[in-house]
Amino acid sequence: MSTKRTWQTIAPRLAMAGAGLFLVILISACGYGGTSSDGGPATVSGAGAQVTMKDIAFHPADLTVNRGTTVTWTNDDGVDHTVTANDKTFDSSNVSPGQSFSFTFDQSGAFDYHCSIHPGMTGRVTVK
Ligand SMILES: [Cu+2]
Repeated sequence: MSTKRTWQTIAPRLAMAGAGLFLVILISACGYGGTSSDGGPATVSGAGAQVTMKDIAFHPADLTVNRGTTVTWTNDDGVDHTVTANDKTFDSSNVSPGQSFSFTFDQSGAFDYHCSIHPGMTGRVTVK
């Protein structure tokens, strides 16, 4: 009798705890995914490629994408950088820490670029 009564009391509580935990996971997952950077353009997941600017370097410095891909460079460094194509196909001008710059590659080819502030900071995007 007493055992049965105990389970009748505990089971609903367990179910509620489980549902609550599931909700917390859902909410935190949504919050994490929905967090946008401060002021920069939104990043489209799946259809784009990401390059991070950190420690006065592009990561990855050598990137290959399919034609039509939007590449977003994000400044994760403490100083300004630029994303400047050697042939001036694109030029971000100054990108401050925390901000980003995007460019859509509609033509095939190899695009070498650099940071106009740090001459040794170079990268390449190869478009297939
Ligand atoms: Cu730079």
